[in-house]
Amino acid sequence: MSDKMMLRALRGEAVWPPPLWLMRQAGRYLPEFRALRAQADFITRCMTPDIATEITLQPIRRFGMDGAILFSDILILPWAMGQSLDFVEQVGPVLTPIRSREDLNRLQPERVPEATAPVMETLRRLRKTLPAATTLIGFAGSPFTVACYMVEGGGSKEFAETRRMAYANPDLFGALTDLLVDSTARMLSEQIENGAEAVMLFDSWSGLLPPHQFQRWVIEPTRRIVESIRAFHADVPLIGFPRLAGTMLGHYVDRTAVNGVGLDTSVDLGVASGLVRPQVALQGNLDPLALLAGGRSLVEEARAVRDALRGRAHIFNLGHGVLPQTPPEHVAELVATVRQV
Ligand code: 1CP
Repeated sequence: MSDKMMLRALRGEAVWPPPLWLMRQAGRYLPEFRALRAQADFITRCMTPDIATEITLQPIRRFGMDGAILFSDILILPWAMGQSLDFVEQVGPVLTPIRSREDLNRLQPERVPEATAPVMETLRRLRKTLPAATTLIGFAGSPFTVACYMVEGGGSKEFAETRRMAYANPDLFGALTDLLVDSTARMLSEQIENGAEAVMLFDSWSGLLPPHQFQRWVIEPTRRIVESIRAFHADVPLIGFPRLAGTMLGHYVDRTAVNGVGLDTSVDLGVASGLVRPQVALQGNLDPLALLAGGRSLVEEARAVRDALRGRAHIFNLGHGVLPQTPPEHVAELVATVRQV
């Protein structure tokens, strides 16, 4: 069994000081990322193993995090099924929306393995190149969050069209969810077969749903994905990130049987400790704004997050992604603070 710190924490061990990585650790706050960004558009960057490998490694070289997350995006899956996708400067992702059975039937899930072959190549290269102590993290969006972008046709604050469809046409929304459950489980299994040592499911928009809808469209699909991956890869840990799940957190962890759960910035760590079984690692949850601000409050907030979970399985992270305006020196300061005991 691997003794990498992050994998030990995901087996339920209270590692001290806790292993650390940051959501969006590869990104626009790094000058070396911005330099590569000029060379190719976003999808090309994800689909070119040379570039995607380099971008994944950039923060590891600088800061030596315990986890390296594959450089890709949750919207690569709908793109690989043939939904048109464009990342527009200042706007974000733009997709041709799925609104009917005909739109859904036009998707080609059978194309995913071929379309994502470069991503698998990137994972194989990363496993060869990463330092021996670093855990390689694969990922996907959860069916609900990916469906939000697929139905809406892009980003949104409310994803009202998606939530309306879930009520008004649960057969259609259910068919889309089923398609995403199968294709996500397959793609994550393939990521594991190509070198991912842990996988994470990002559910950025799960908190938009009331409890019964959360049960149906977040917990059940996630449970099915975990079950399907585990049937073939029993010892690879899965991390769920049901952002803004609120009081549904404990239920989510128990029903889905994830090995770790990402906590957003709103979660009180003492309360989360009580809701989540001690065998399940908690991941989070420093405010990205504290990292951006730096200084005394960064050190204090980082220590508070770390010390609150002393004695239980914890992977230090932010409560959401690194913000583009974050000075890289603040990240170095954070890593030093978390590791200083
Ligand atoms: O060059 C650019 O500016 C593109 C920006 C960018 C980046 C760096 C996008 C477009 N995606 C990514 C990479 C990315 N996305 C990673 C890579 C690894 C890392 O963390 O370093 C990961 C894990 C994601 C996941 C992702 N994409 C999520 C879930 C996490 C979250 O932030 O909530 C979501 C919702 C997306 C959609 C997406 N992709 C990109 C943007 C700008 C967005 C958000 C759109 C919106 O506003 O809703």
